[in-house]
Formats: sequence, C-alpha cells, structure tokens
Amino acid sequence: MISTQTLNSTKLYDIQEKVLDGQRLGYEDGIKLFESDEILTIGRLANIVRERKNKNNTYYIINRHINYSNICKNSCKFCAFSRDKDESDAYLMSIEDILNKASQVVQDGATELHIVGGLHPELGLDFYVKMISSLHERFPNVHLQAFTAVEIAHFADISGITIHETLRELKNAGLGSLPGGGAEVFSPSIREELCPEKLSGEDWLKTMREAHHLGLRSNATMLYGHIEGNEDRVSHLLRLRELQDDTNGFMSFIPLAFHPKNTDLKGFSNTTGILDLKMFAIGRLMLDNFDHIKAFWIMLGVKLAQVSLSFGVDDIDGTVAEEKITHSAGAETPEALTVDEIESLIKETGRDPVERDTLYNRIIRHN
Ligand code: V47
Ligand code: SF4
Repeated sequence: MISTQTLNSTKLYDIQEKVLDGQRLGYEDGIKLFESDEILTIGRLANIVRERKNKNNTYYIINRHINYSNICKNSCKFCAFSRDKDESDAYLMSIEDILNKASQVVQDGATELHIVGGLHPELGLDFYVKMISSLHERFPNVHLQAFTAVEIAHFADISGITIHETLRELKNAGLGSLPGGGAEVFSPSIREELCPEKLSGEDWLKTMREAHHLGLRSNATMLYGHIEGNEDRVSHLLRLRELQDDTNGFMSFIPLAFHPKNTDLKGFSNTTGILDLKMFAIGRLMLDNFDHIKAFWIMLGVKLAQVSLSFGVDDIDGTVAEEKITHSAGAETPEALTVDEIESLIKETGRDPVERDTLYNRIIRHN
C-alpha cells in the first residue's frame, strides 16, 4: 500500500531524523527502507537530499551510444545482447563505421560518445586504442566515455598487460571517462548464479579504483529486479559508497532495471514501478557522497523517468540516438529523444533542464 502518512507518524521516523540532520545511513537503515511500503515518505526524503545537492536542476546531455559489437565470450544469463562470433546476427563495427556514426551526431551538437560492447574473444588492446585515438583525432572536443570495467579487465587479460597499463594507454589515446556498466550486483553468490565468467565484484571495484587514481572519472550501476534480495542491494550500495569515500571518482549512480525478454532468465517479469522508484530514492539516500543519481530513460521508460525526478533523480541521461542492450531484451522505449522532447518532459515536472557535459559542467549555447 502506498502510504500517505505525515512526517510525524512515519515508521521511518529515525531515518527521517538522520536525513534531516545530514547524518549517514547505515546497513540496517537501507534494509528498513527497502522493506518499507511508505513509498511517498521514502520519495520525500530522497527529494530533500536531491534538492540539497542539485537544487531544482535536472541534467541532460546531447550524446550518442555506440554499441560497437555484440560478440562476447561470456554468456551472462540476464543478457539478450551478446552473440557468439559465428552467429548470423553477430556484428563488429569497423572503426570507419564508428567514425561515421559519430560524425552524424557531432554535427548535431553531441558532446559525448558513450561506447560499450561485448568481450571479443580475439581482439587485443590495439584495436580499442585505435578506436579511441581515431575518434579523438577526428572529434577532439567530444568526450569519449567508453568501456566498462569488465571490458577494461578483458582487454588487459587478452593483451597480457596490467589494468593500470591498459587504462593508461587508453587515456593517452583520448579516453575521457568510464561508464558504469558491468557492476550488476557485487554479491559473489548472485554473480556465480547469473554471470560466473564475469569479472568479480571485487575486481570491478579494483578496476574503478585504478581508473580514479589515473584521473579517469566514472559512473556506477546496479542491475536490479532479478534474483537479488534487499541485503544484496544494500551491500552493493555500501561497497560503492566505501570506494567513493576513498577516491571521489564516481560521478553518478544509475540503477538499471532488469529486462527479461530474450534472456536465459525465463519466467521473470519486468520490474514494478514501486521497485524502480525505491531503487532511485534509496540509492539517493544511501549514497550521500555521490553528486548525481541518473535515470536512464531508455530502460525505465519516459513516463516513470519523469516521476523519478521527485524520487531522488537529478539526471536523465541524454538524447542517446541508438541503444541495443536493453532493446535486445524487450525495451519498448524509443531509441532516441530530441533536445526539445527532453527539455519539455523535464519542464513538465517543474524542474529546470540543464544541458551538461560528461563531467557535469553546464553547457550554454548561444544559438
Ligand atoms: O553492464 C545487460 C546491463 C549494462 C540487461 O554509465 C541489462 O552512464 C537490463 O551500463 N536488462 C550496460 N540491463 C548499460 C550501462 C549504462 C547505461 C546507461 C548509462 C550508463 C552510464 C551505463 O546493461 C550492462 C548490464 O549491467 N544489462 N542486460 C537487461 N536484460
Ligand atoms: Fe557479454 Fe556484457 Fe552481455 Fe555479459 S552482459 S554476456 S559480458 S555483453
């Protein structure tokens, strides 16, 4: 039941006091929030933190996602995107294809390219360095946010070099930051069940630590709505918060709603609106050292993305232009929104749209 209790009568009174006082929430608080049905109280508290940190601003970016290949040596049970090399719909874009895709959107004002793909069983680091350096030479003013921690660790492994060297080479080639994918849920038992071949949660965190130490900032995600429990969710958030205390390298946290269609997880439904809103709001409340909570509208749907702006979210990602990972798994959202569409859906919620670059600098256009 959705509670409309007043602030005085809430069962979350202790948590409310901590939030109003700016105190950090602990593990038990996180569990209590997930177990609570007081969704409006949770939202109201998350909104207090959201407005404290980001006022009435809602950020968006003009960007393009490029999923350069669906060929992947792993077979995570929740993934509908990956293919074996010899499957008929497997693809690997050439660097020329990638440059062409990029040039269309850069002409339209994109400031970011968001580039991720599967773990190709043969390509070494050289291919990825060439991809980044070619893009950087052609579009020097565009921020290249590319390769999840899982891809970085794979490039290092296949090329027989360290993660530090891999990141350094990519940074020298023009890499600007890392996206937050591949975190899934850190809990070893969940990973063993869903993605046993994947980089462990510990190694995902170590890779991000290395990136932050090299001056590469990143995002962080969590894939929810499959077999994880509240304990797994809260532990995941606390591990992110711990690393952020050390490095301050994360920019935003992005909860990713599991889409079950075409995956090996049969019999699962899409996430509910209440779980989605809780993930954003509790993420906002637990991650007191993250500046931004992002709703990736492609996964969440445009309507709920609007509602999420009152549940802790201050960033709605961007124009995106094309997306394959969630659309392979049944997402019914469009693959792109125009700037006008993004601005009006933000304004309709009473928030102020702010165009940002990847590092959250405000962009002011004079045309
Ligand atoms: O790592 C895979 C997830 C991620 C499914 O950093 C799925 O700004 C839902 O990380 N249902 C890739 N999710 C996307 C990603 C991302 C997206 C937008 C912005 C940013 C950012 C990062 O998608 C993967 C995996 O965790 N994923 N399969 C699925 N069936
Ligand atoms: Fe490969 Fe990533 Fe899909 Fe796992 S989630 S199968 S690593 S593309």
